[in-house]
Amino acid sequence: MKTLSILILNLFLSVFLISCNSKPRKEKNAEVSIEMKKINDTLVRATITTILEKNGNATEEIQVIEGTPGVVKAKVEAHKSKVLHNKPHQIHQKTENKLQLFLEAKSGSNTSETVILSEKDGQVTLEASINGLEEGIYAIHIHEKADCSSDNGKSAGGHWNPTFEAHGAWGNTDGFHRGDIGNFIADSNGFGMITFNTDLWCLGCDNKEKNLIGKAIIVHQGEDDLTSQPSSAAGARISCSGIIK
Ligand SMILES: [Cu+2]
Ligand SMILES: [Zn+2]
Repeated sequence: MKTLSILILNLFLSVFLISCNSKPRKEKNAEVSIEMKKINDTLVRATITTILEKNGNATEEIQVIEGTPGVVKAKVEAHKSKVLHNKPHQIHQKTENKLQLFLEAKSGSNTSETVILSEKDGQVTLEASINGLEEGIYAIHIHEKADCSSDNGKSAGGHWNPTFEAHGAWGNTDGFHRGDIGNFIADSNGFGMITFNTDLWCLGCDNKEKNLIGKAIIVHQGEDDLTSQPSSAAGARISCSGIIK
């Protein structure tokens, strides 16, 4: 029992202290400490404390990230590499068949969203964690172009529909877009998440009806009614990321 508690403590209450002070430009020191806590069986919360020392003045910043362990870990790693190595913000990181995307807030929203796409044994899994929402139901889709340049996200085009079917619920026998992921729920803390898995997608294969690369992920302000044509009447686009390797 004691060993188990220590193990759990190690897993979920670990505090990592990393300091970085041997950079060529020495005017800036940073220290990042991370506290991980388990919220329930699927979610963890990371509290990141960043102390930045610049020209003798120290500032402290605390950031809380919630999500699935994979998403939280990815965000923590991105934060550490940004703060400790002062690298430019990375929009996506590539490993062999895994893609990590940080969505851009659009249409004046304050959302922050991480999506991990991974491919294994012919299945692609999408794992999204979204913070900064109001409690409610939100649509999430794959749109046709990896172009999030416009403020309203409309540059990403319509729903990705390589099979020329009608908009609908995923798996609908009357047809559905290959980008019709559907809806997710945001709780009273403004946090939402969705995990989605399919063999109708791939990451970078030659099949145009399956390849997600070059498309975009969009979250909408409203709910997908799963019937309105051509694209669900889900309202403004509140976050966007191109799916680029
Ligand atoms: Cu959409
Ligand atoms: Zn659609």
